[in-house]
Formats: sequence, C-alpha cells, structure tokens
Amino acid sequence: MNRPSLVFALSLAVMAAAPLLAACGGGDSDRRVVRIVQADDACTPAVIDAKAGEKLRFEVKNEGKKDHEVEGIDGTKLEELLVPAGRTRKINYTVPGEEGVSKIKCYIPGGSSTIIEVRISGRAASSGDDGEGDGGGAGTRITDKAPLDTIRVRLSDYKIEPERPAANVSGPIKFMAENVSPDHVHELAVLRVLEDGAFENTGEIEDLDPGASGEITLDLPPGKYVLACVIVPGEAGSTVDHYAEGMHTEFAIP
Ligand SMILES: [Cu+2]
Repeated sequence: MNRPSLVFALSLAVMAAAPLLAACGGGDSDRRVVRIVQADDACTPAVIDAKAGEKLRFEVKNEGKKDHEVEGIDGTKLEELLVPAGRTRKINYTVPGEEGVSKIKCYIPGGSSTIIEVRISGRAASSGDDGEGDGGGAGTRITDKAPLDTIRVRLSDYKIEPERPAANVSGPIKFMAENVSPDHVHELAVLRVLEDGAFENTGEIEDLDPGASGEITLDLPPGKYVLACVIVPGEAGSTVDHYAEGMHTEFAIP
C-alpha cells in the first residue's frame, strides 16, 4: 500500500501549491493545504506527514464517477464529508498534540476504500485553536423530529438483519441497532440508492462495541435503501471488509 516515491511527489506538489492557496484563504491562511485525490479504485496519498498540533486544510477532489466520503476513524476527530463525483470540497483538521498516527477513511460506500495515515511527529510552533472542521457532510438527514416508525436492526458476524424489510412510512424513521457479536465492532449505515446506483450515506451509528446498542433518527424520502456496515480492514481492529463479508441488505421507504 505504501508507495514512498508517490507520496513524496505529492508532498512536493502540496508544498508548492500551499503558498498560492494560502494567499487567498482569508481566515484559513495559517492552515497548510493538503490535497487528497479520490479515484474510484483508491485515494491518494496513503500517508500524510504532519506535526503535532498542526492545522491542516484538506482539499478533497473526487475525480471518480461515484460519490466518495472521507471521515476520521478509530478516534480521529474528522467529521464525515461527502464529496459528490467530480467535485472538490474542503474541510479543516487540527492534528492531535501528540505523536502517533491518525487514520482517515476515504471510501465509496459499499465500494473501494483507502485508509490514509496521518503520521504525527514533533510539535508545530502554533498557537490558538479554532476548533474542528467546517465542512458539510454525509449524515445530513439526521433529524431530531419525532420518529413515525422504529426499525430494530441486529448486527452480527457478518450479517445485518432489520426486523422488517421496509418502513411503514417515509419521514423521520428511528433505527435502533444492537451489535450481538461477541468480539467484533460493527456499525449501521443507512445508504440511499440514487438513480445512477450510487449511494448517499444518510447517517450512521458508528463503532458499536460487542454487545452495545445505539440509535439514530433519519428523515428519509421514499426510495430504495441499503443497510450496511462499512467497516474496512484497518478500521476498529478489523481485518476484513464487512460489506464484502455480507453486511448489507436491501431496505425500502414507501
Ligand atoms: Cu461490521
């Protein structure tokens, strides 16, 4: 997976571009711009070197034909960001203050994925903290409206079983997921199937430990959906791709 020469070349490209981009960045001018390019088979770079406490601005360019997402995993505080095919979106990220590795998952829901490692070294000479990212994101159908229907979903190794294959109505639907696995973390992603077959990730109950439960209410229009666990190798201690192992099932909103 590691291709040092490619990563090095991309790092040079980022360094060359940073001053130009920073010059018109207004309040974000103190952030180092890091470009992430999404293709339908993988994202690059696979490794980003950063200083502890450094302020970054990811410019995520989707050069593929399918919608992609990026999100922090295993404790990385980077909210989900949906990048539609052909678009570029930006999100700010402040590197943790200690040495180590932060992981960012770059993926097509139900498709290819890349775990990008942010390798953190030393300390950056920086001051202040303007908080987390400013990007929009996936999961924008999360609502606090009162649910009109509730669906219980059982997560196991490696199956995803809703109590019914469809909701009774459209609108705010509450999903209650229980991970009955004795030893694996699972999650529930509610993916809306778009006309071209791509997925919109409407919301997720993330990283449920063995035996844990969680819930989320999503305001869902009628249509075809897929309930899935999108944990990939390298995420949450997993060595397998949960979607590929069978953790997806069709669901419908009437
Ligand atoms: Cu899973």
